[in-house]
Amino acid sequence: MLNLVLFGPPGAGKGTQSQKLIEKFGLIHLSTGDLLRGEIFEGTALGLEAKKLMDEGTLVPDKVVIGMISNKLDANKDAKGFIFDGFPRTVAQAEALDELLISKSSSISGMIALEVNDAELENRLLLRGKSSGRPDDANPEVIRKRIKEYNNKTAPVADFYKNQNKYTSINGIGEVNEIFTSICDVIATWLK
Ligand code: B4P
Repeated sequence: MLNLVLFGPPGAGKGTQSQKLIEKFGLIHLSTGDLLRGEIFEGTALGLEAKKLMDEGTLVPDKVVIGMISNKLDANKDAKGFIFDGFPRTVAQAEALDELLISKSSSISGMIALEVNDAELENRLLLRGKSSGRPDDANPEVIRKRIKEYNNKTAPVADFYKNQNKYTSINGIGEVNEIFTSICDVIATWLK
């Protein structure tokens, strides 16, 4: 089973690369950002709780996102593998994911981290904000808050996978297809 954690700060290109990876490898895409936006769209209690936090650039509580991922793993028992996009975002989420996968006799194949500097992230998100309608992309202050949350709470997740020898970082700046090729090269080493 191929289980990839696609990692990087907000706007690094995780969603963009995930779309290409699901086509090539036939994996199930689990984006906690997309799942949360789905809950908001449907107006669920969970969505209402998440919206306030997301709009201000704060992470949603671990318990909420871990529960969503657990449900999705259960609903896709026959999957060839998963791309985890935007999850895990805290060390507690990473530990929970390991436990969920162990209970299914599976494990993470590796993490690929997309490296992009803060100025480029801010530009990309502001640009997307012009057309996406996402409140968290429209405001430079909220974007900076998201990057700060990433540095404080999410960056340590990289160490979690480094300690397991499952971490690779690649340059996330450049043509989307070039970055995709770099990701595929890393995955090829796992499949050998
Ligand atoms: P997410 O939806 O995960 O949002 P993201 O980090 O902004 O997206 P991504 O990195 O995928 O960017 P993309 O490819 O789209 O999270 C939103 C919020 O949800 C969080 O702030 C948090 O509140 C909450 N949340 C989600 N998961 C959570 C969790 N596990 N725990 C707690 N809270 C959670 O790229 C961005 C832009 O760049 C696009 O416009 C794209 O076209 C462009 N782009 C991509 N690649 C490019 C390239 N190579 N060159 C130029 N532009 C590029």
